[in-house]
Amino acid sequence: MSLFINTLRGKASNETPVWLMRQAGRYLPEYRKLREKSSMLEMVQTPEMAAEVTLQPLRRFPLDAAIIFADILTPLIGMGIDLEFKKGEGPVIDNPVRTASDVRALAVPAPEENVGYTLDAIKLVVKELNGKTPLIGFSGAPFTLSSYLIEGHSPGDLLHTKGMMVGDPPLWHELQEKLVTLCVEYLVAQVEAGCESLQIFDSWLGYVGPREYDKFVAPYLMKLITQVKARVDVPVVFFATGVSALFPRLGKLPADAFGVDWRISLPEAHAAIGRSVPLQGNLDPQILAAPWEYIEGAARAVLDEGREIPAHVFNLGHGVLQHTPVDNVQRLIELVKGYRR
Ligand code: 1CP
Repeated sequence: MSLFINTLRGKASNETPVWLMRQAGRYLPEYRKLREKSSMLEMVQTPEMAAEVTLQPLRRFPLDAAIIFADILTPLIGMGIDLEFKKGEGPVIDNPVRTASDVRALAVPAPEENVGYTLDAIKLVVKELNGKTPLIGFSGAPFTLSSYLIEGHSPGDLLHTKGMMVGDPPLWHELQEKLVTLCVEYLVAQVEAGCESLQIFDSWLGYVGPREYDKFVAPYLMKLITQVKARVDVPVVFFATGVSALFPRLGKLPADAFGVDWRISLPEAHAAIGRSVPLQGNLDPQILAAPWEYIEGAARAVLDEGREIPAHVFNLGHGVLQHTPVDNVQRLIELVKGYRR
């Protein structure tokens, strides 16, 4: 069993495994080169290209895990929405989901027909990695996926989303049920294609207060993770940002580990979660674009805090930013690989 999987299983050794969210992407010149000729969607939907992009950071850095190149939004295309990644704007959905008939019209296709390209990319990557490095599969969480579906773009505010959530709970329920099914099947299919670990991204959950979390979010997260864990035996990591105050509630989810952003220290997050669980994180990605002298101290502080919790996977507190110097990423990973707990 690899260092990464063992650590997520709570079997910490004196080494801290490391991978970075968005480790593939625009900060890498070899990614930008491919991206000159193809759109983000073309890259995700062509298995050879998605596999190549997944492997790019692993050729440069001694990472302990790969993450399949896809997006949390690509599985939504098969539900019947028009998704585009627009330059400078990010994802745009031309037909947002606002009414009962919009929700009812959403299909829940099987992963093989919906995202066969990602499953094929996973098989190519797993073959290439040849048992040396585990591959992470992922999905968005129902709340965050809803926020894109309902707002139709990057959810700056969540007025339409919360409008449906609290204004029409039966319709919200219907949408959440469809998304839970879509996500469970997608996550299970990724494991069947060869992924050894799963991560669930709930990037916008930090905008939800405890009352609405309990009523409109928690039941579906519980169902999603419970169903996935009943069907596949791989560690499931739950990641959200801005949720320091929700950790006591999130700790009740049956996730095997939690991703932590930079707004809280690892020991504080662990105490708030309230049970013995591995944590992943949590260097501020904006700090990784700062002078190395500062990064080094900050990264060592994260590693030292990682010794105070039962098991620690080093990561950033969110994805690598586009203007991050590649050299900083290189030195960071070397620093983590040389560290002993
Ligand atoms: O070249 C480009 O223009 C593409 C930029 C890009 C990339 C590299 C997007 C558009 N998606 C991705 C890949 C991606 N997205 C991965 C691949 C694996 C890796 O980490 O290397 C993953 C796991 C995601 C997940 C994702 N997509 C999330 C969850 C994590 C997070 O960042 O919070 C979210 C919210 C998205 C939506 C999305 N896709 C792309 C952008 C720019 C965004 C965010 C837009 C926004 O702020 O709303």
